[in-house]
Amino acid sequence: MKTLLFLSISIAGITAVAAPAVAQLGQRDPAARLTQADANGDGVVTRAEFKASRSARFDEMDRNGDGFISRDDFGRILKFRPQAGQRLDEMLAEADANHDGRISRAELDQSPMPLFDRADTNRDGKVDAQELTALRERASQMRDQRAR
Ligand SMILES: [Ca+2]
Ligand SMILES: [Ca+2]
Ligand SMILES: [Ca+2]
Repeated sequence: MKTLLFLSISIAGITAVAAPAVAQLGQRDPAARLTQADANGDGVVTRAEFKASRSARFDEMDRNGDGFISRDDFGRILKFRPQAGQRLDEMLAEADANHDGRISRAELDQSPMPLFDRADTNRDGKVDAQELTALRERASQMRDQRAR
């Protein structure tokens, strides 16, 4: 009975959580990832806001709740969405400090934030609307170049 309850909870959890986590994994628009982090909606994303949103994503991505983000959390999704696996590999490269193939919350919290740093061109610890626009332009230029 206990197992059954756990099972139905985890199934409910998976359906509730899989969609946004996967959408974010496939998310290639860096500016969108930053604006999602603007918790107080003032149009400026601070380092702390970005870090908090990343930390919140940890719970979404740790689907099996073992305290680590790893391939185990994605299972079959990786077959259907290879880009999710790619994104996971990128995250591992950035955050897996002890190279055990999984990311703990501490590792994620301490890992560098290359996206934020790239966007924060004047290095004041905040990404403002201007910097976001510039980031979007750079991203779309990169897309154009790849399309050619
Ligand atoms: Ca803000
Ligand atoms: Ca996990
Ligand atoms: Ca690790």
